[in-house]
Amino acid sequence: MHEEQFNAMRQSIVDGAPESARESANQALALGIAPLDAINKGFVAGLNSIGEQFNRGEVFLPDLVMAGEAMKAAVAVLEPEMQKRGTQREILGKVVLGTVKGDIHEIGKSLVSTLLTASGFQVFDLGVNVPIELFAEKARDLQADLVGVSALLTTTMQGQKSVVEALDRHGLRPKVKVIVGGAPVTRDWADKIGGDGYGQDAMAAVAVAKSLLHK
Ligand code: B1M
Repeated sequence: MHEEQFNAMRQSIVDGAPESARESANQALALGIAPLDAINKGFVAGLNSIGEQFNRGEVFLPDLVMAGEAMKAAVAVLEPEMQKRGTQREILGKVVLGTVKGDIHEIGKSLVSTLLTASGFQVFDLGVNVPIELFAEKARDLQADLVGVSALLTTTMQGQKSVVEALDRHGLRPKVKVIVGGAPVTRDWADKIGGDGYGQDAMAAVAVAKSLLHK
């Protein structure tokens, strides 16, 4: 049922078309499709598809950026509707996320944010070039379950270690789990700096976040 609509949702993401995504999200609501189904069976499927095409070298960075923008447009329509209908997804956990100080690469971090949000996490995205202490302060103030630190430069990876140390100083470890990611980051690095998890890509980040929080 509604296969045609789910296909349109998937396609709007693959096409990186925010206007179509917004339209198919509104159409889904008008047809009585549950917002969560629209996210999971439609839009996230599109993100997964474009991610796989990117890995195969069939699409390029701008396509990913536009897919992310389209996803944000769809979620912007569906999230308030979920709240209004009282069908808010169970919050799987609170995540404080950012790209570390000195680093302004935002695309991968934003994809991680989008997928975590679409999967049911409440994400507090601090943006890019985030001071080390701010990760810890926000984790404390928001009573976060998880802190995610992105780094795209070999020079800024060290900041991920500093975030783990700052959480330690604030007495927040091991209650607050830490996941790290970004192109130069490896599982070995995550282990070395005392992180709890490593996500090779945004989908892996969601899987790791769920497993760390036993969801
Ligand atoms: Co820059 N840059 N860049 N750059 N840039 C890289 C990273 C680089 C590898 C390019 C190269 O030389 N081949 C290189 C880093 C070398 C290194 O240190 N190893 C580099 C450099 C050197 C620089 C500058 C220093 C260039 C200069 O000015 N001389 C400069 C640094 C600026 C700074 O941050 N202080 C710089 C600037 C920029 C732009 C601003 C122009 C732009 C960013 C625009 C933006 O984000 N709004 C940019 C871009 C676009 C890139 C490349 C081309 C693409 C990065 C990207 O968005 N990838 C990149 C080369 C490359 O990666 N091929 C490069 C797509 C994105 C979906 O992937 O970010 O890896 P990624 O995220 C993935 C995973 O890594 C993972 O999931 C994501 C989705 O699957 N992931 C996580 C990411 N964060 C995660 C967190 C998690 C879990 C998983 O948990 C918390």
